[in-house]
Amino acid sequence: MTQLRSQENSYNAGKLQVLEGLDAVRMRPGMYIGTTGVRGLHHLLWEIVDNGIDEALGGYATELIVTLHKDGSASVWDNGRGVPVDEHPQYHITGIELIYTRLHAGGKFDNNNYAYSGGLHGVGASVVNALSKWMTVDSFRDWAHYQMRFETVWDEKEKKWHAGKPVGGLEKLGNTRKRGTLVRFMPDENIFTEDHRFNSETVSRRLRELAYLNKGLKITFVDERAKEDDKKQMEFCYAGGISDYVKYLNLNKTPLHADPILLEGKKDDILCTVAMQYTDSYTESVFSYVNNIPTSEGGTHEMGFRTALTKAFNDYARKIGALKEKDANLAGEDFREGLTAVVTVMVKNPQFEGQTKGKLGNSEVKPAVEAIVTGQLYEFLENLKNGELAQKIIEKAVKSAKVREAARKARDVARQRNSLEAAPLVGKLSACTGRKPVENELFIVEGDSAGGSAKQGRDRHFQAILPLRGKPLNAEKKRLDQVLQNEEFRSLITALGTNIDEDFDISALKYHKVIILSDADQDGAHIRAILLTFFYRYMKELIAQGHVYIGMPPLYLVKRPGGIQEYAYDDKALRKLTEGKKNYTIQRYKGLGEMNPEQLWETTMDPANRRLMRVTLEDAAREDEIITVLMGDKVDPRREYIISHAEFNREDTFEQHAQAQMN
Ligand code: 28F
Repeated sequence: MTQLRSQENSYNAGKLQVLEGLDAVRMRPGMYIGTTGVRGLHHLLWEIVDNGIDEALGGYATELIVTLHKDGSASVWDNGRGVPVDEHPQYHITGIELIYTRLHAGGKFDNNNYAYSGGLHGVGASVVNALSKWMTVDSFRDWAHYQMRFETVWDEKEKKWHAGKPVGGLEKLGNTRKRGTLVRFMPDENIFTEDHRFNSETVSRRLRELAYLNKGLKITFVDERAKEDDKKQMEFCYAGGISDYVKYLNLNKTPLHADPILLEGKKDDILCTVAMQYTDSYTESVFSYVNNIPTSEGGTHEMGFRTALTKAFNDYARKIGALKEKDANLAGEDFREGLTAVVTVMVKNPQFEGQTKGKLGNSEVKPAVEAIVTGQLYEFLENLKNGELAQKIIEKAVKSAKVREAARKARDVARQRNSLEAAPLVGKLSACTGRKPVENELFIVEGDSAGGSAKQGRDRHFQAILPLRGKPLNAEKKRLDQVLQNEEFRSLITALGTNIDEDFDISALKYHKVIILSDADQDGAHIRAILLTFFYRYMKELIAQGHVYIGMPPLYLVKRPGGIQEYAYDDKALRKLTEGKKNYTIQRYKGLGEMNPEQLWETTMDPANRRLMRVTLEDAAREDEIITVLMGDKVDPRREYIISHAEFNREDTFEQHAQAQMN
């Protein structure tokens, strides 16, 4: 991103679009940003960030600064061309007004005009304006500094809000040599009633990801709200792009080669970049993106990648005689054992499908990616200086195939045994009496003592308890056959009834709610991460169909005179409970074990009162990434990371709870 394109004409005359005002957005915000919870709140920020990224993708900007301000507003700055301030030839308003006050404003946001823009977030900056209390846009352009301010105002006569109205018109504040755009906005608390504070972790994580995905782009994150001693400023800039990303993912693993293999190409307007590095571990970690948007459910780009990998390596294995004529091809998964890869594509009209819209559907992408990756891999393998590594990869795949065969046999034996004598394996399970899977719930409870309380406190008609003794082993580090030998996982698999992996059968599921109950501490987070990774890898469908939940025990018990006791599930609720009151004591729950059976039932298990969070594939993929990065064989930094990064946003709870209860 070092080469900058020169300024171009502000407007290309294009076809006129029908433009709407912003009031529609406030009537149904969900239609534009999905939810009005924390996710929707962050959507606003991503929308503005995306515009800055687009400016960089176009070759006009090299730098972004994202700031979370003390007053609750957020701002984004880029050093691109600046938003046009002259009158648009067709709409007869300034570029600024067009972008920020008209829904689906054309030009830059018109798909035909702009090569690749992320469909999901592409709802337009005007939506951000509509859902903000106020917004300011500064354009540094043509040697001058322009500013425009928008406000959402209450109309007393008409008794309604007017969204994102320009106040004071376009102002020229002075001359400048700078170039770029600065947008600052204040999310409207009337819309984001649950929570209107940005999450530092969520923002920095995404910005880091964007910096990896956009090679050389410098993104600075500033959190002005952070306490003095906290780190306030972070800078993300990666000269190696996704190659650096793959190295980062493998930080705690042992790579088989120093530099990731980089494959890159363009075909039929589809741009594809892959970085991949083999490690001595046994699991596959493929992370994919379309137009900078993560696709946790995969899709046609991943399919193309896999097919190409299998084909190119099998051909090569035959060429060097590792596979003889009579031998069958090695399976795709054999070439993916121990592989960490990032696959990115840029596509013109991406179609997102699946439960969480995290799956690319465009059929034309598979052959394009397949052709690019096959071609590039052949080239890589033919290069003599890669011979040694190529040999190593083939050897690893051959070994993987052997182990896979052994595991299959072990599984067949296990399966036969299970069907004959299922009972002994689920010895720890306290089953429920009800026989309707749709109504039944399985609580996976951390620790024997909490397990005991849960057993006594539960409603045995529909609630089953599976206590976990100690930590289940880390599914990441082990081969499938080892995972299957672990008693904790085996009881879990048997209890659920679905089997795993290729044999997974959702119709055999015995509990339609699978609820993880762990302590709100480091160990609890660790156990939860391991369980989620296990589900993500071996029972993905279970998560995809929305059967997996996190149980949320209260964090506090507030006691007031007269024997009044109330529970608070997070700090915000605690504040509400104690605000303006005197004479109370607060008990902080550290673990589930501190609650007696009645309390556990009342607060955490009773469907009438409890808080559940439904786990999405995105959540699980994030846990998977955390496990991938931090639970390799090298141990040190991981525990702390889990507690600071894997913390689910408790504010999400209410939304998810409501959703869960509606089913
Ligand atoms: C803080 C986030 O939003 N950056 C932006 C530009 C540049 C142009 C532009 C944006 C709408 C109707 C075209 C400049 N010069 N960062 C940003 N940088 N929007 S948003 O144009 C949008 C107009 O027609 C730009 C020439 N063409 C486009």
